[in-house]
Amino acid sequence: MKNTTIYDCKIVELKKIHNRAGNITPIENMQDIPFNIKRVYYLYDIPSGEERGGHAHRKLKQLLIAASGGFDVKLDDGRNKKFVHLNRPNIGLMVVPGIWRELNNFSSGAICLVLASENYDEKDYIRKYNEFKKLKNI
Ligand code: T46
Repeated sequence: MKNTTIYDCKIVELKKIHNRAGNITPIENMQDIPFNIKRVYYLYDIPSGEERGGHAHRKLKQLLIAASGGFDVKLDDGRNKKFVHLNRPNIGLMVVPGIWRELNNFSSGAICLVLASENYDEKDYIRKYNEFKKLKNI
């Protein structure tokens, strides 16, 4: 996690299978994304103006998807920052370990679907920005 940068966080275009009845996007372990999915969770019913995130992870890799609506993601490696707007259900944002992330500007009804490489473990979180900078040697 020490040496990762925002440039390691990539947009992933997922398959979109379209027919007249609508679209379907399948995501398979190690085929559509480069890690095994151990956990899935989603953020929803987010009140207007609220922010989520505000932390980094030591080991966890995640793919963030706007399953409905849209929101902004700020990525920060301690030196560089990048802003990504997600609003398409077949577009994911890969977030690698060692990246501070903040999510905001959720549209009404937005759903942030997250595919995660690890089970939930509070010890994997870095929730203080000062500690994050220290771990990044900044
Ligand atoms: C991330 C962003 C995008 C659990 O018990 N299990 C879980 O799998 C998760 C994700 C959370 N929790 C508990 C821990 C806290 O008591 O749910 C509560 C809220 O979690 P947190 O403040 O971490 O929520 P967010 O939305 O700020 O962050 C979450 C993820 O934790 C994080 O990994 O990248 O969504």
